[in-house]
Amino acid sequence: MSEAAATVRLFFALWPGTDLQAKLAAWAKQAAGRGRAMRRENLHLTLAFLGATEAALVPDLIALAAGVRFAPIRLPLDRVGYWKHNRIIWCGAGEEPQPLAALVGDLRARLDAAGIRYDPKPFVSHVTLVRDAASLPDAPAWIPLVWAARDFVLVSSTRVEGRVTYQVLQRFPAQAG
Ligand code: 2AM
Repeated sequence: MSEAAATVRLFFALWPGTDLQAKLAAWAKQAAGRGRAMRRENLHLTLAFLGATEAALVPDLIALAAGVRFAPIRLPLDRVGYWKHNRIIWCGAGEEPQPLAALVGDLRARLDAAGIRYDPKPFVSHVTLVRDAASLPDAPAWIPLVWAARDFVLVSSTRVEGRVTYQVLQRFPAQAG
């Protein structure tokens, strides 16, 4: 009998720089109420969520994502929202910038072509700031803020002593622009 293949929990994301992380995390803490503010180092914007994936596929995923061509993305963080269904407070762009939609479209098309499964829910750009939240707090003073994203990343997610821990496995830089 063959052993089950080793899997890793993976997703592609935009990862904020330290200044932006700090700003968002500080607000999340203050806005959390009885909810759980995301830790500074875990803040991100998911582009495609693969979930449990054969570890042996990681090199293929890296090669696939390295083929994605995109210009640096200016993402206005001009909205905070609250989703009742999953009780998260998030921030994102009121209007999705076209270069971000193009990046997600290209990445997902390459995953489709390679037969790699990911959560097929339509992309809605958002950075989760608070989980288990009860309501939408007042808008933060830093709105609007522009996130200049110059790369995207492949991330693995593990639980270390009950804590979700993310590890950036690879960065994929934008082309000059
Ligand atoms: P969320 O913040 O809206 O929950 C890691 O779990 C990241 O992948 C989170 O940003 C999460 O979004 C996102 N994600 C997208 N689809 C997911 C799914 N089906 N299960 C878990 N996380 C998912």
